[in-house]
Amino acid sequence: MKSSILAFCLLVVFGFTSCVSCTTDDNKGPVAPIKKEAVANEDGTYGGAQSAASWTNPEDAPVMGKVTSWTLKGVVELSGLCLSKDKDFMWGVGDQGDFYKIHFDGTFEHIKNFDNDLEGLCMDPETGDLYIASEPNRIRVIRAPNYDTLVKICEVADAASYENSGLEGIAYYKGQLYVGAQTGANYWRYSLKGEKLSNKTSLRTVCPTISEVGDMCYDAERDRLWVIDSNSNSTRPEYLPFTLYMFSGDASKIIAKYPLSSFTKNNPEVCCVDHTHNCIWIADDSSNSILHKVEFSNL
Ligand SMILES: [Ca+2]
Ligand SMILES: [Ca+2]
Repeated sequence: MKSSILAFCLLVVFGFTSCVSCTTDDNKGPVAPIKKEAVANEDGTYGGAQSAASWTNPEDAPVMGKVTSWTLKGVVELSGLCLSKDKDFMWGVGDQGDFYKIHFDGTFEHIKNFDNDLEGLCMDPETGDLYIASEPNRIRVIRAPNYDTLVKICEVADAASYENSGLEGIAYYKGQLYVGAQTGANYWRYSLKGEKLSNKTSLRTVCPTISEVGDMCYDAERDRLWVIDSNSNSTRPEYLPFTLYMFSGDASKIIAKYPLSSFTKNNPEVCCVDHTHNCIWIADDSSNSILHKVEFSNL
C-alpha cells in the first residue's frame, strides 16, 4: 500500500510540475526562438531574416576586405557602372539621364544627358557597345565608338507597370543580356536585338532572402552573376537589408552573400566586378553619389 501511495504522490507531483513548466515555457517564450530557427531549403539556402545570421559562405568564396569610399559631388543618382573596353575607366549612368566617365581615383567627367531614367549598363566586349536598362521597362543601347546616341532595343512587356520599381540591372552574359527589376527580384534574358529568350523568373526561387535587383554584373572570368539588393528592408524583415549576392553564372544557385550595411547608408544600386583592381565597385544612388571600392581576396 505504501509504495502505491508513494507512486500516486509522485505521479501527482511530477504531473503538476511538468504541467507548470510547460505553461511557464509558453509564457516566457524560450520556445519561440527555437521554433523560428532556420531550416535550410533543399538547395542549401535559407529563407527569412531570422536565418540570415546562420548563413555561411563556402570556404572557397571571395572574402570581402577593405572598403574605400568617395563622395562624387555632382554625380547625380549613380545607378549603373561598367568597365570601359580597355578597362582604363568606368562608364556610369544615373536616374536623371546623365552619362559619365568615372575614374578609379573617384574623379569623373560628365559626358552628356539622355533625358531618360538610366538605371543600369553593361558592355558587349566584342563591340564596346553599351546596353542600358532604363526604368520602367526599356532596354536601350549606346553604340561605340561615338557613344553619343541612345537607341531603342525593346521594352520588357512584363515590367510595363513597374514604374519606379522597374529595370535596375543589366548584364552581358555569353552574347545575351540579363535584365533584372526591383519588383519581385524578377529577371529575364534577352538577345542583343531585343528578343525575349527566357520568361520572367524571380531570383527568390533560388535565394529567398533577396528583396529586389538593384544592379547585376556577370563575371565571365569566374562564371558568376553578382546582384546587389538595394532595399533597406527596415519594414520587411523576411528579406536581408543591403546585401551583395553571388550566384552561379546561370542564376540557378546562390553561392555567397555579403552584407553591406556597415558602409552603404543610402541606396546601393550599383555593382561592377573589376579583377584588375581585385575589387567590386559599389555605389549609393543619391544626389551626390557615393562610390565604394570594395576589395576582395579570391575574387
Ligand atoms: Ca542600378
Ligand atoms: Ca529610377
